[in-house]
Amino acid sequence: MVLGETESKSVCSFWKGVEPHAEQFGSEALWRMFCAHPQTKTYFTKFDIAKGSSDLNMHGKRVMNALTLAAGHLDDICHALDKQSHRHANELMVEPTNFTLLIDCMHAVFALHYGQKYTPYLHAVVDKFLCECASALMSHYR
Ligand code: HNI
Repeated sequence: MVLGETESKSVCSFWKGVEPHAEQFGSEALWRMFCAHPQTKTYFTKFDIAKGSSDLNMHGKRVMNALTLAAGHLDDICHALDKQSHRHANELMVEPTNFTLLIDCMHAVFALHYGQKYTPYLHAVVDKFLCECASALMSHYR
């Protein structure tokens, strides 16, 4: 695990604040990803990708809930995301570089909502956490 003890505590307490906004933050991150990286829209042809649509809200919540599960299992993120990794690799066939694009958009959403409170330290530890999740999601690609 790349997160030290203090960093893990920081991620857990930050994520507790994120959890109640899972739907909104997830939806906003997806919308931003589609705008900033239009190639990602190709995976979601059946979705209404308008800002705040019910598709984006529902899917945003699912993505964030999976990350909440991972935040609760920092010592075994691979296990926590195993089912999703299998799905993304074998059914959805999402090109793994896209994970980083979504992570970047999540940082932008957190910075917009938390402003100065989203310090460079928090940005760094949350990035470590999200990158761990991305590599767990990639584990079934091998
Ligand atoms: Ni992702 C479905 C979690 C990144 C494309 N994705 C899911 C589901 C979860 C999820 C949870 C619901 C699956 C289920 O029903 O069991 N996705 C995550 C997480 C990340 C992520 C935690 C990264 C942090 N997914 C991405 C990216 C793309 C992506 C970057 C493409 C650009 N995901 C999909 C698609 C689906 C999906 C496509 C199926 C959507 C649907 O309902 O049709």
